[in-house]
Amino acid sequence: MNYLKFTTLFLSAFVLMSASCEAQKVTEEEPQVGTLPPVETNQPNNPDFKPAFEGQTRVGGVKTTTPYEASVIADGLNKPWGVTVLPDGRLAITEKGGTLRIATTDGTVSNPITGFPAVDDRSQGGLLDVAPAPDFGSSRMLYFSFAERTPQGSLTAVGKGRLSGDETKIEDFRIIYRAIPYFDNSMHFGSRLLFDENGHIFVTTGERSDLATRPNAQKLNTAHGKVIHITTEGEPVPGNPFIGTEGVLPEIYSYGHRNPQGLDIHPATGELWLSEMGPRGGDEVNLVKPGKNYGWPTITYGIEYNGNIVGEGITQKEGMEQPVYYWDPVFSPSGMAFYSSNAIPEWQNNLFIGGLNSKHIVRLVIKDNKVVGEERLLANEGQRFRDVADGKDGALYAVTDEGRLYRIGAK
Ligand SMILES: [Ca+2]
Ligand SMILES: [Ca+2]
Repeated sequence: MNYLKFTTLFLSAFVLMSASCEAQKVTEEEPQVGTLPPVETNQPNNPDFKPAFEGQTRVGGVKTTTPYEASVIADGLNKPWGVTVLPDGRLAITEKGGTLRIATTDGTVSNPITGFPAVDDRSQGGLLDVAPAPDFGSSRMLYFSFAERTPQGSLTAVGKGRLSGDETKIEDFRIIYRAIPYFDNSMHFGSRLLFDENGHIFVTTGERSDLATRPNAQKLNTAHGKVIHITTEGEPVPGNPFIGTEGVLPEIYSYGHRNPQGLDIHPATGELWLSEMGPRGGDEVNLVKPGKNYGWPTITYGIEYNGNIVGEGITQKEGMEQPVYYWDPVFSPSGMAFYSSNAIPEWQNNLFIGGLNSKHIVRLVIKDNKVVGEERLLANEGQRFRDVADGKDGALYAVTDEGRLYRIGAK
């Protein structure tokens, strides 16, 4: 299979020139964190909303000074949704319609790998995320989240199957978890899937968008709008915060989420971070702690698409967590990854989030769990960045709705 290959160069000269022009007042060789103007210059949707603390939105801009390069290493993927690094360094890529691809880091892509049940790939549904079992090298087990469609409606489901020896199919696929209840639409499924250090699974679910299901994000007897924490058999993880609480689903880890499509573990602290889409305004990055309530739809920094306030129009409430960072207007955060390498030293432990409608990747510099700098990367590509992965070779990999696979690494 031939894939168009071309390279987009981000010339270090340009990067350095614009950094030095904007940061001339700073005399150090490197710009300080967040000394440039905030990257967002448009009016917020609701100017009355004020951040709960300094640095919760519109922090100072940063500009990468290390020369780096973004290359399209493969094209023609069919609506890729999730990209995840396998233990051998290759990339597993889901395609929304219900197929998987495996790509090498030089851009050789397998034929579509099949073996999944029919997925609900209408609108925001489909085969969503993929994660290899920690023992993938011997077990060849892969875990997936996807939108399952049934006569009762759709839901976010988690399933697992074995990658065949010849890597042409997924064998013995079976569903291990369903985020109940079913609902008859095709919106807000989440859904990222991630293994924790103990070999258990975190999976994010959306609140299914409809006004009828939106309150479910606050209800602990449904799995809508949650971070779910399950074993590889789909059982609640022992130690989950609500185990033994009457009327509460024991697989719930956190709640009050809207449509979280980004999830990763901070490489230095081991803490769980999440990105979620707000309505009109109010995209969020959250530091997820067990049992906590992240507020949707009771508190939000966004407004309804029609311009009305959401609920009481409040942004803070006791007992509800504040986002570490929020955006208004939105950039539509999808998948995200922390960069763990020091190949680009200033990027180490930074968070990279794919933006959909914004068509760029957001880089956040984080210190002591606060955002201290923001940059927009690949803003001239015209791509909806669906997911980002931290490669084993010191590069980031990103997939776009338009079908591209990017490698972003040091020059
Ligand atoms: Ca991923
Ligand atoms: Ca929130």
